[in-house]
Amino acid sequence: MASAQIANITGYRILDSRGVPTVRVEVVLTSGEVGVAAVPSGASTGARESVEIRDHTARYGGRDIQTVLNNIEREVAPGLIGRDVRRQQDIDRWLIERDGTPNKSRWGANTILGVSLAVAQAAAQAAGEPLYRLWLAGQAGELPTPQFNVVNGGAHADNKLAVQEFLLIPGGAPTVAEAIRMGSESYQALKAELRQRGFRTAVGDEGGFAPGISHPEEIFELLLRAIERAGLAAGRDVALGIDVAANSLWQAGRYHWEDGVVDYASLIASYAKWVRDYPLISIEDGLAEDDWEGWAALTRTLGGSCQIVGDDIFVTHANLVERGIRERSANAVLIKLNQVGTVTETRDVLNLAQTAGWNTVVSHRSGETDDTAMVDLAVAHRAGQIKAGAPQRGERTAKYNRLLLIEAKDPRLPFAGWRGLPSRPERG
Ligand code: 2PG
Ligand code: MG
Repeated sequence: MASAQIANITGYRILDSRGVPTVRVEVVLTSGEVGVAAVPSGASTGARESVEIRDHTARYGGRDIQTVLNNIEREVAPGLIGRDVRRQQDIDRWLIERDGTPNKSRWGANTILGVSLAVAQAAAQAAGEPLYRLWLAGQAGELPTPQFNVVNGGAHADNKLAVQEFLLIPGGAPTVAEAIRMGSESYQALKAELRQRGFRTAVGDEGGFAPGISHPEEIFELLLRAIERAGLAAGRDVALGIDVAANSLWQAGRYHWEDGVVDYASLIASYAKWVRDYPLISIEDGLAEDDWEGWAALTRTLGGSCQIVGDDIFVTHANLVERGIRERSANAVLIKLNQVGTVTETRDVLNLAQTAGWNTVVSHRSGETDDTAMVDLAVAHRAGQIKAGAPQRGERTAKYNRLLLIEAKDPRLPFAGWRGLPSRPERG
């Protein structure tokens, strides 16, 4: 095997999919091989996420990342040169300890994740293997079922839709390639349907359409129509999911919902109705991150028939997921590498959730790059599901294209399909 020793680490400024600076990190080995990673950025962030460092100068509207580049050049690189990239856990522990804060606020989770992930990529290069196979370490992987975000509202679009994401889940496909085809064809059918009804087909940050519609029921009906128009069966081939991102509805302990101010019971009642009326099998962030009591009620009410996914409430942190398992707050967790900040911590949270019998959904951020390591993570950990936006826009299709390639080159990998998901009767 080639030498796996770090010769140098450099950070570079690049732009993310919203045109905001982010960091690309290159870890160069003494053998000449290079591991590359780029860091995404969220808009609807959880309060307990690890901290993303920005410059707060006049450049790029206060969102430049010169501090991140300086941190890498002056502090991280000198400390890690000479280390063996195959020792990911030791390197991640060093990063966490040297940062020294509970929320990675000294170096920034963007600094730390860029380095951690580029180290992983360098280790894969040194081993001459794709990243997922390095992480598999001989175990069996699985291709995840995609959740395609096809309608955007909330913080990701300029319409009046309170729900941030409407998702198509093609679990009825036999392979990932067929799932991607179903997602793409339904998306194109939705575009034709919107156009025909006189709605605009402009898209939000993740490539989903952002029509001027404010009632979720209208969107559900449109999605069913689009699935049908694509020649597919809603429920049997493609089910529905939502990410409410309910933090954005939460104010002083209550929710702003449909022209009123309500408590969690009203939201749960709306969701229960949707689960009855539509093939809705997954609800992410149906309630706010501080509403632990509401989350337990939501899971008691709908957890038997629906996947209840925690994103902002858990922010990929082991202590919060542990509390959620104890209090039965959810039955699934969204996994975002940059919410916690290192590869090792992210993999630990995946293992923790899966050991408790929870579902796991590896996710992109609304501000993305062409980095595809999240796909390898999902395959290696048999996450079961992945959420990477609409089947369009380069930074989103990069993830789906990575899935297509992994399947084509490694056809023995099974596809998750409906595994772990509640089954829905066909509508009709
Ligand atoms: C979410 C994500 C990704 P953001 O809420 O799940 O879709 O959005 O990256 O803005 O937090
Ligand atoms: Mg979310």
